[in-house]
Amino acid sequence: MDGIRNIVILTGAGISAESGLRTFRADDGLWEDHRVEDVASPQGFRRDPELVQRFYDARRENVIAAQPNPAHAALARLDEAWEGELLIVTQNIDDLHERAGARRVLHMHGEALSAWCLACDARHRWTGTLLEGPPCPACGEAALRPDIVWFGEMPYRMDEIFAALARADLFVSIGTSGAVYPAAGFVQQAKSARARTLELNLERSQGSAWFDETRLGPASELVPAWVEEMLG
Ligand code: BV8
Repeated sequence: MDGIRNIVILTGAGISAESGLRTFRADDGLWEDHRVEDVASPQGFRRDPELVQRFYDARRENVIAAQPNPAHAALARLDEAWEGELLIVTQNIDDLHERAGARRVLHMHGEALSAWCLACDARHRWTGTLLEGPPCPACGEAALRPDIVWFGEMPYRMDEIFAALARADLFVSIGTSGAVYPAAGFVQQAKSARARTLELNLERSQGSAWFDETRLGPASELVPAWVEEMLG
């Protein structure tokens, strides 16, 4: 793909599906046994903090037990070798991109292995549980919540994401259904910056019509093949 210097890659739950982490909207998806508003909203947390803490304690354990797959490894290779600008914007709260070796990663919806203190606003790397209400390592208050962006909350580092989209020559979306905003709107922003747009997904998504090209299949096959093309 000649003339491509700046790349923005958006990833969703589909890229971690083959690492054994459940997606959201599949038949066995997370939203099958939990009402989004109960476990992934500030209102739900106020209403029943134990339910929410238990939900994310289990997600955190699954993330720690999971391993990166060939799709994560291929993006880490691209990140290592690409001299132009590259930003992996992930909606995922797992750390599989980083564990595969990728560096230029931005978690727009937060991280499972991070706890946020509502008393002193500090954030702490967290691999244990939060259900029992442990004290904040900084202020001692039992005011820790998962460092996750819930529905109705503003995603993280949006200004950096918009700036990268405005400079992108190529926008690639991997393993996402295009159901949740503002992430689902990035393809339109990239197109208005005259970037080429490519979708790699198991099935067509809600935003497929916006992409110049859609390739269907498992990420563990599509992503290494695409990275091979880019690194030639
Ligand atoms: C906000 C963290 C405002 C939690 C998440 C405009 C129109 C309509 C609604 C809205 C709008 N703007 C805002 C909204 C409201 C809302 C929204 O979008 N609602 C939807 C449901 C309509 N958005 C928000 O609330 C956002 N905040 O707008 O704030 C604001 C403004 C100013 C000031 C203050 C506030 C915040 C949204 C973030 C919520 N948090 N995650 C957690 O993880 O528990 S969202 C969560 O769901 C994920 O992070 C992700 O974003 C989304 C799930 O989507 P996917 O990752 O795509 O997963 P899914 O299962 O859906 O699809 C998987 C795909 O992979 C499928 O296509 C499948 O085919 C494919 N696949 C499966 N296996 C494979 C594969 N592909 C390849 N290989 C495989 N092996």
